[in-house]
Amino acid sequence: MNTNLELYLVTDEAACLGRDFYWVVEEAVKGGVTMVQLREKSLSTRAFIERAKRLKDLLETYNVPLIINDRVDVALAVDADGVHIGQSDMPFQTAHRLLGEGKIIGLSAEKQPDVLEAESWNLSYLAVSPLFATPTKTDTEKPWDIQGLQWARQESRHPLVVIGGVHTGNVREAVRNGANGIAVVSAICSAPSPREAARELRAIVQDSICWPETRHS
Ligand code: TZP
Ligand code: MG
Repeated sequence: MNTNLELYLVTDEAACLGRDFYWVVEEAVKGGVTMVQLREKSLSTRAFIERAKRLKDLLETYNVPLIINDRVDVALAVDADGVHIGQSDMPFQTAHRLLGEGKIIGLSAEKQPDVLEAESWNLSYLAVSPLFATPTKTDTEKPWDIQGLQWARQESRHPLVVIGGVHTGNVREAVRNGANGIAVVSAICSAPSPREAARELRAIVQDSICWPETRHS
């Protein structure tokens, strides 16, 4: 399965500023998004499944994986490519047993013990969350900041994705300090052109991965 973490779009309909949700996602994918997480906090189960199905059909044509936030039942219902779980969601082992082999499972790490505990699990990625404070999600633990990211990079064997307050101005720093990819909501969903925003973010990620620090200094 394609698990390119470079540019991970986390959806939020409110952040799309009234524009069509599917249009925003498709534009973002055309611009270079490599994974999409459907994150719905207030939809009914039925509406969540309907949205997930439609998104899956859309993303399949671009060979971009669909990840479901929190809800393993919804992921199973639509045969999504994986789930993203947080510290208060279904435990990793249970999600893994229900989903079976071959599915993507990502986990949010909010504190240092979360990173250490995750070492024994077969995660697809660990999300360092939130990297920076963000108005998009305010009920968070203290931001990791760059020093916390460096610590997580040293301690974790998993690919790391950073989420929270990530935008074109700080992507390079995040990647250079250990992020394998970036996850964003507003930097794409609220951009005047989600396609252009995605293109720009992906280019910075790729440039920062490809070129070691010394080449830019
Ligand atoms: N989890 C931690 S921060 C966050 C989530 C879903 C929101 C990130 O939004 P933005 O707009 O990219 O800062
Ligand atoms: Mg969650």
